[in-house]
Amino acid sequence: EGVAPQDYTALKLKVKDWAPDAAKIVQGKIPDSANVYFVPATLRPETMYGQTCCFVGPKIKYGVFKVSESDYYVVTKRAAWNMAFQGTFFKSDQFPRTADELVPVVELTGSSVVGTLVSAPLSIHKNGVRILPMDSVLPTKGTGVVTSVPSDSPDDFATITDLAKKADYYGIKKEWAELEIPPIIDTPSYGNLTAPFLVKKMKINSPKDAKQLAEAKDLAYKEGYYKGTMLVGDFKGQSVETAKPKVKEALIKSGEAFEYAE
Ligand code: A2H
Repeated sequence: EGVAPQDYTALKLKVKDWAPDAAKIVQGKIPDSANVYFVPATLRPETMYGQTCCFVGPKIKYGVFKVSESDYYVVTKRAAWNMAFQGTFFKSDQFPRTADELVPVVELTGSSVVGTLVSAPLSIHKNGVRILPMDSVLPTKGTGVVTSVPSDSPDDFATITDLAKKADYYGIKKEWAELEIPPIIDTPSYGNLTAPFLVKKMKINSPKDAKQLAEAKDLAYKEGYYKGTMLVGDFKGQSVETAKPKVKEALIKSGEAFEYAE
């Protein structure tokens, strides 16, 4: 990290229904009419059709930051600080001068938002997806929020498999982790569900198999990017390499995403 800048797509997942714990915390702090968004940072905008949930780190502290009269973002303070200098919060002549000027309206721990229902742009799951816990989310990368695409991300597939297996332990409803996983990208080597294919083939049994998951992630990324073909959406039939910037541009144009770099 810190060598070359990463250009992420920051996606806006709008809160439809807060989890009970989170609802109590935000009550009176955010107007009922406000739009509140969880904002995951992704390097794979072309896969967003396949979102089935969105992850937070259960122990990570998030802030709810006011970005306009009507809109609020849920991200780590670190990410909000970066965004403040990329024109997301203020015009460039109004950059905050000290961290104190970028104060969240309320703070939330990841565990309190688990179960929140959000709408995920482009996802086939039009009724929304749930916020779920992922222990491997790093507080020091992206926004600390990670949208889950189990068809194409081995980490995401390993995590939802574990969540479904141990739903009671995690304090979630099993069905929240069992939404249909639609094929998004076809590849010559791994078929149209790259991540489940690799996780099974490599016998990865847990989201804690970090070394194997890193290898699977690398294989999935290269195969998908250089050899993948889109199976869904406006750019169906096109190569992933071609479709990726187009999906990103469309999401930004529709106001459902913005650029985020760090
Ligand atoms: B990617 P890089 Cl389909 N902690 O999005 C852990 N992981 C994080 C994170 C954090 N704080 N912030 C972002 N990420 C994930 C989609 C995806 C991603 C697919 C396939 C691979 C993939 C759906 N999840 O990432 O270290 C996000 O997951 C593998 C490269 O900055 C983000 O893109 O390169 C990616 O890691 C950024 O990782």
